[in-house]
Amino acid sequence: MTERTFSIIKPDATRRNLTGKVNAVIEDAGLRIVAQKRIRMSRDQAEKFYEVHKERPFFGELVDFMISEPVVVQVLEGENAVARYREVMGATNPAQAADGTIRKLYAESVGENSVHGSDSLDNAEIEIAQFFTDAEIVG
Ligand code: DAT
Ligand code: MG
Repeated sequence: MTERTFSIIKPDATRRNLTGKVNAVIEDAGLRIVAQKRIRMSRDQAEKFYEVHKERPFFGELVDFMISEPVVVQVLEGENAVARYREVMGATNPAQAADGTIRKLYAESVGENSVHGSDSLDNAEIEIAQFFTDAEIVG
């Protein structure tokens, strides 16, 4: 089934000028970038986005990191896009990520792991709506 998922190229990757390299992995995997913009996330946006993790010990650090530098938010479209992008990203901890995945190639640590991808179709819809209007998504 054709799906849309939400992606963020995180500050550790934008800082190192890796946006194009990450996008190449995404596109080579058959996912189409149907919306994309570079933004600076506000603290409110980051706290809301990661609300599910707010009781975790790393929450403060995670929010500080996400607002530390610009990020690139994206909508990706393709066959089984949610699961496919999770595969392409690799494991949360780059030390455990498979060869060829974005996190294996580029991530620096579990906290600064280069990309976000939605973990379910329902969350993809919620996350996309937090950053994009329908008119900004061009399939
Ligand atoms: P994912 O980003 O693979 O969906 P997640 O939803 O469990 O992983 O966590 C969200 C982000 O929180 C993750 O990308 C980086 C940060 N994080 C997760 N576990 C962490 C940990 N043990 N220490 C520091 N940061 C962590
Ligand atoms: Mg997650």
